[in-house]
Amino acid sequence: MTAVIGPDNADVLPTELLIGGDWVTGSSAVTYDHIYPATGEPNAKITLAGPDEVDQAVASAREAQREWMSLPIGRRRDIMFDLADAVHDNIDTLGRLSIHDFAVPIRTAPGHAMLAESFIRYYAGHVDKAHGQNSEVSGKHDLNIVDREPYGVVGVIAPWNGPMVVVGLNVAPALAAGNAVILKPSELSPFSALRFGEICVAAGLPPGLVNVLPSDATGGRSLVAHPGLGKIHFTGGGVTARQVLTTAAANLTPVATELGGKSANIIFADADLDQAAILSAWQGPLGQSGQSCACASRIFVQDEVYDEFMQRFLAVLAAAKIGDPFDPEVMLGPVVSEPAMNRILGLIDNAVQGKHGTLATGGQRVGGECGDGYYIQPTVFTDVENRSPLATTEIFGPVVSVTRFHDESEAIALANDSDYGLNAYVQTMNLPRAHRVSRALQSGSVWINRNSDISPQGPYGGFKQSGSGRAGGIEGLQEFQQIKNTRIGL
Ligand code: TXE
Repeated sequence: MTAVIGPDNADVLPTELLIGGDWVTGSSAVTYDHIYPATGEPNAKITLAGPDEVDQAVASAREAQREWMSLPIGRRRDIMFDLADAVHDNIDTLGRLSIHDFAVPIRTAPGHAMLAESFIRYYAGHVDKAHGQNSEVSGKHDLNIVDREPYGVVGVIAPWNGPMVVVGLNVAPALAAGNAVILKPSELSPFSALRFGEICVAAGLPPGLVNVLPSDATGGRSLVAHPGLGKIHFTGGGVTARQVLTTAAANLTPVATELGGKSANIIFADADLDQAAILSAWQGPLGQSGQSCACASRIFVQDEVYDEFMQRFLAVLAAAKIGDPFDPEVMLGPVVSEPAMNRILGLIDNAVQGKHGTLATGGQRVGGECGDGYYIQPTVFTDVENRSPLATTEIFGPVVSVTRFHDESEAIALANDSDYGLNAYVQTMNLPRAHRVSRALQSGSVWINRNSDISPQGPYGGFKQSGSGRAGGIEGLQEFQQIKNTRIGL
């Protein structure tokens, strides 16, 4: 049965795999009870892809990619603009499915699909403007042409906390560059990605150009090991990235990575403290309950304003409503799973027992009407030892540390004292200082007096152990193009 978008499907949870435009269960697939984190109850029995379904998807994608590249370039461009319009028309549905995926509060859930739309529209505009070049070659009157060609079939592996973000950051440029995509969302967040795959079919993309295969590590490993992939884009944690790189090495398949972060948020004495307090709350414990690679989890505050900042920061956290992600007033939802909750609570307990810092607020599971869900209070540690696990590991939960600093050079040294280098945030009204500090920070993305609002115009990615890929800009398109040089003897 070809996938079509049913009427009023905002809360119809797709549960099968999408291959070649059809809903598939598959011979090597397994079923999985997806748990809704806000209640701890199953909300769907989903299909997880196995090796046979990966094989089927690669064959379907290969065929669709040939069809995609046979279309006139203007047609490819127009179909991608139609896809952006179709995503726009389904923002609410995709937002609600993101809530069913991982219980992100409704006040921010549609933002993932809106980001996807903006990237699809941006890269649709690149389809008929991505040129090669020719260059003069020495010694001969030859003609030398440099072309940028698609890889063919690319695998895009998404983390559970942002499948629709990955649709924008990685699926959009891959399609614009002429590839077919096998999108592998996590088993923890299958629904929005599957509905996106269905929207691709309805928008006129060749069936099979985007295949969506939710699966766990087993299915992910089968995809990465497949010799039919021209390139892999992996977004996730460093531990898994090492496994992906090892598996891909067998076929020498190139891999681009977007990994974890432990981002510094530096607040200078001349900052707007109200804005800094709100930004630190949202970019820290509140946004997606801290489950974001962009989480500003290490806050550094200049001595002169430390007490005043802490008072405002803790007040913003105390006012945040915790509860049902479908409630538009709710600012803090649950963490993604019971294992994640137990891991985070364990890290908090270790920090308290080990005296790695002083617990200023939070640290407990939320009880009451949230007692069945995986809710953790917004948690802040102060006076944190900069080499403790609290300050060095990515907690991926509503837990941040706050540390004093004396001057600019100390702030930069503290911020750079990390194996990660994804984002950094700087709050100051001093323009020369903002530029000096940005230049000194070892991060791929620096945000001055604002939160991380990833836009298609600026390439996003990390330094150090935060990965090597770039999403957005011409750099994001080039991730999915391979270069051919042709020299013609005249
Ligand atoms: O990651 P995991 P999660 C990072 C974030 C955190 C992590 C959380 O910082 O570290 O992602 O997401 C699949 N072979 N980012 O827990 O466990 C798995 O099924 C192939 C950074 O999902 O690494 C899932 O689909 N695949 C990012 C995906 O890999 C395998 C923004 C990631 O899983 C596999 C968002 C295997 N062996 C989160 N094992 C950024 N930098 O922009 C698992 N998977």
